[in-house]
Amino acid sequence: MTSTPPDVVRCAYAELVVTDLAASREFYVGVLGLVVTHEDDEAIHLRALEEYLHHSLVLRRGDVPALAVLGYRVRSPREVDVAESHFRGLGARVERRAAGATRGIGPAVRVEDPLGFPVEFFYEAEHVERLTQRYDLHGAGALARLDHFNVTTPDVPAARAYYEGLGFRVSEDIRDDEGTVYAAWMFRKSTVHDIALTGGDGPRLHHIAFASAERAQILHICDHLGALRRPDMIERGPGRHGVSNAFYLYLRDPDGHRIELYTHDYYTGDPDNPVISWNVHDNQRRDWWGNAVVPSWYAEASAVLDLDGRPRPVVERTEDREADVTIGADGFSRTRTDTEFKLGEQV
Ligand code: 4SX
Ligand code: CA
Ligand code: FE2
Repeated sequence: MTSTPPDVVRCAYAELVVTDLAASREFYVGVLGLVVTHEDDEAIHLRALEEYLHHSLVLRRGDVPALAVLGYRVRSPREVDVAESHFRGLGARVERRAAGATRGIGPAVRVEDPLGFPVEFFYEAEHVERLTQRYDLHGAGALARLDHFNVTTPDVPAARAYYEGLGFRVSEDIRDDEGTVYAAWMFRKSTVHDIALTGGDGPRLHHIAFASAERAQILHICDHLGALRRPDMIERGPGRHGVSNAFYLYLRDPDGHRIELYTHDYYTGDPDNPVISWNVHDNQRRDWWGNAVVPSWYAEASAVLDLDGRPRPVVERTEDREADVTIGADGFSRTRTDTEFKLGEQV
């Protein structure tokens, strides 16, 4: 039996467990320039410069680095109740959260979703100052807003079906000629994604991404990390994605949580937005310039917690792994053959 899913507006916030709040603050505030809405000895609530809800990222102090929750905003207070009955219908573990149970967030429903992730649905949230035109506060690496979550999950078609049941649509995916699906990008807001599904051992968090207005801000953050003698915090990029067309950079925070900086994807809001399927052997799918994806990007991801705060066991992916398909001895995926493309002439 199918029930009505809640009307999800967009991905809205993530809560990460970090082991050293001061070190994390240095990274998220000092380097990324996120704005502190509230902080105490237990947690730091952060937002990017265009955001007017209380936070888009919570860093909570704990012993083991992990994802504590992924938050989606729904369209009205009533939709929180719709989420509750939808997930009860799916047989998921469901908990009501009183207003303020998370600082700045109104009444909410938290679930352990069928993929094993802790997910929250809320509408009401405290409004704070939107700093869009407070250019006096913008650094050269200014970040505008949360863009998406990316989760690692063993069975991408199953995860896609679950998210389609929540009203998400696919914008792009990566597959092979035998029908194996390696990744999919899905959205509610009118961009390429709110959530990406990366095939791998899971449930794990692959990354969360913040959008900037321009590429220059992302490049500045590279320069900033160089000046701090911390280029080891840069994992992949800067580059241009094939999938999504976004300009990107992946960083690793002091606990190893992966943060993407992202700009220039495209509008997907029309009802007939075409789905783009990439072949896993297309060397431009993940980097438009053909640069190699580092093995750590495929292999490593953050643990996720259940609603009691315990790490979830990880289930192995049994299908082909993209890293094995595309990473050769030199770390590069297969390049084009001359029969596919000739310079100056697309066939
Ligand atoms: O690596 S991909 O080009 O497939 C890619 C990864 C595209 C968009 C993303 O947000 C991402 O994390
Ligand atoms: Ca295959
Ligand atoms: Fe991403």
